[in-house]
Amino acid sequence: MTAYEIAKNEYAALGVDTESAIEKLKNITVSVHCWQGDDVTGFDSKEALSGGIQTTGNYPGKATTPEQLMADIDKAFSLIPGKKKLNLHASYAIFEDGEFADRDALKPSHFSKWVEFAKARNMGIDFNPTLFSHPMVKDNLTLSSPDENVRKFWIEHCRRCVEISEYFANETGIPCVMNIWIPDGYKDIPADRLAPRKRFKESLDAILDMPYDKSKVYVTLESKVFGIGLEAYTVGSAEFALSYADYKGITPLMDNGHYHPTEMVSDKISSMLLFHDKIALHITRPMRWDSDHVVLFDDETKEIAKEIVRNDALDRVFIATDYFDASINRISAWITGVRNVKKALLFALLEPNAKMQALQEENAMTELMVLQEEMKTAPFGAVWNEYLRRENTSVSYIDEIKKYEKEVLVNR
Ligand code: RNT
Ligand code: ZN
Repeated sequence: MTAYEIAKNEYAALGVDTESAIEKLKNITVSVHCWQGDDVTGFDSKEALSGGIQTTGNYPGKATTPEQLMADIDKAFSLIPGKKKLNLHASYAIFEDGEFADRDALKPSHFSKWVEFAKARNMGIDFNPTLFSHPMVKDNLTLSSPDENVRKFWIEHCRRCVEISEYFANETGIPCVMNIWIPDGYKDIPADRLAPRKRFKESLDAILDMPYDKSKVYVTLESKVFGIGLEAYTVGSAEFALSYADYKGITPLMDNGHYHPTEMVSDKISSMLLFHDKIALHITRPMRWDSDHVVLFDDETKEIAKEIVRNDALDRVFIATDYFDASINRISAWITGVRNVKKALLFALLEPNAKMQALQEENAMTELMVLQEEMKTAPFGAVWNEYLRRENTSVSYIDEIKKYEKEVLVNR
């Protein structure tokens, strides 16, 4: 018997069908952020990364051109099993022949190379307006700025992005999730917390009142608790984003780095699912702050996956990754993090959920604890390896990474 067959029998004895878990995992799409490849730099601006987010590290071989980034994405994706979507930021527009368009003048044609890339790989594309690393971010404010010209610029940028998102959906045949996140906030105690939020609301209204096909473009709104240099006040707080999403009928997005350290996104998912058709996630790993470390196969990642699976919500949650580590091989960072999201989903699919729920309903909490602990050492690794084998992806990838680093990255 192979290790997988033994594991299959062990899981069967616990009432879990490994075959159906593997089948379900095959159909789960994870939207992979392009910005791990170049430390959130993009191609359209010479500005340093701003907006209260930060990459640290200087590992050699960062992609600096569209060709390099695409090659690196290909390398990473070849070592990530299962379905993927490409998550782009507007700052990754590709200009040809000396052409340039500012963010308020972006057009679908500036993304045609990405469409070609995605189509050739049978992938959909998700999108993000880029409201940072740009001179029109004035005093750390964009859509909530008191300066009308600043607001107008960013409103137009977001409207362009809705149009580009619709273009992605039309071209790929796969709906596009367009996530709005603004960095706006204050470093120190503001005197007026209301006015910026009111302006943000009005700006969002001005963006979303444009006509677009809601079956093709899912607009999401991402909240945040604080940013670097924006510690005292964030305009797009959790309450703002959730209330706005409800008011306008768009989709709320939770990034698990955007809450107080003991607040868990895993605990929020069930409530959100009760009141929303769809929800969206940015899966990341905050360490002491919103540090965007590479996602590991850790407790909170597993707990988030369990909540999606247990609540039968695999088709209602847009799952995306969002982290950026410049201190290690960036391609390995991509693979490790996205694999861990998929690993956590498989781990969740291999739980005897019905049985556990029944134990809770009967208040058999002793039995529940024992079973939950038992599942932690069930032969998960053998099932994961079997899934990788069926997806033609190797278990180990460090040799491949090192080879690519030697042959490609260090020569840049
Ligand atoms: C920032 C948000 C946001 C960004 C990306 C680059 O804290 O998490 O999602 O990370 O848009
Ligand atoms: Zn995020």
